Amino acid sequence: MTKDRLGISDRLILATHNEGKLREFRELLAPMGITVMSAADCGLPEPEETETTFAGNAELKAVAAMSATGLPALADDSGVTVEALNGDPGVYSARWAGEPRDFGMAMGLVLDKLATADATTDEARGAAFVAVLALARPGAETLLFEGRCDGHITDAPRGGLGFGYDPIFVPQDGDGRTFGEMSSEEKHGGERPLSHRARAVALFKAALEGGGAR
Ligand code: ITT
Repeated sequence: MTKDRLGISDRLILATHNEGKLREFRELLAPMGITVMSAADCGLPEPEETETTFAGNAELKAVAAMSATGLPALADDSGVTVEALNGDPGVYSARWAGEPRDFGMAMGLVLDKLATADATTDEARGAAFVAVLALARPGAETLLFEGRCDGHITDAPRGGLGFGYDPIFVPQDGDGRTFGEMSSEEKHGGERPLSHRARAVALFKAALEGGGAR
């Protein structure tokens, strides 16, 4: 595969400080022959996420890493949007976990708010994971790729795999297990991957191979 179609080489800066994302990107990009160095590996600071959309924050993070290094940089802004909570936590998914991050607490908040809203059925607990990837390149426009996974929120966390909100999210195209109960291969592998991040990476791959970005 030629990677110079988008002006990138087989090494990319991944503008993230999130270990869970880093692991998933390494797994998703390795089959494409791309290795990543994380923002943390490069000693880059974590920019403040001042935008109100996934696309805005993804672009902000990618451009910050590209400007600091002079190299192409890929960023991911993602989160879980819950219909009965008017889309929350959405772009604020990381912030709901506080500082230092406590996703047990963040998942508890989501579950409490759904209980308060009297959302008890799977339909009433509809949610989606969304990931927008931004590829910032020196001297070229930033490209965006969006992936989405619809599903619902469970009534209690299940499974210790994955990261973040995985234990309370059941993808609608799965077999009823949460992402927290799935191996990485089950969450994002195969020809028709379940996860929002893998779906965004598939669009990135298509653009590398000659397709278009969003
Ligand atoms: P970076 O900005 O450094 O990449 P972050 O954790 O702050 O790291 P975001 O602002 O994009 O990243 O926050 C997204 C949050 O949404 C993240 O912290 C996770 O808790 C959650 N999230 C995103 N994708 C997820 C996934 O596949 N599984 C579980 N939780 C996920």
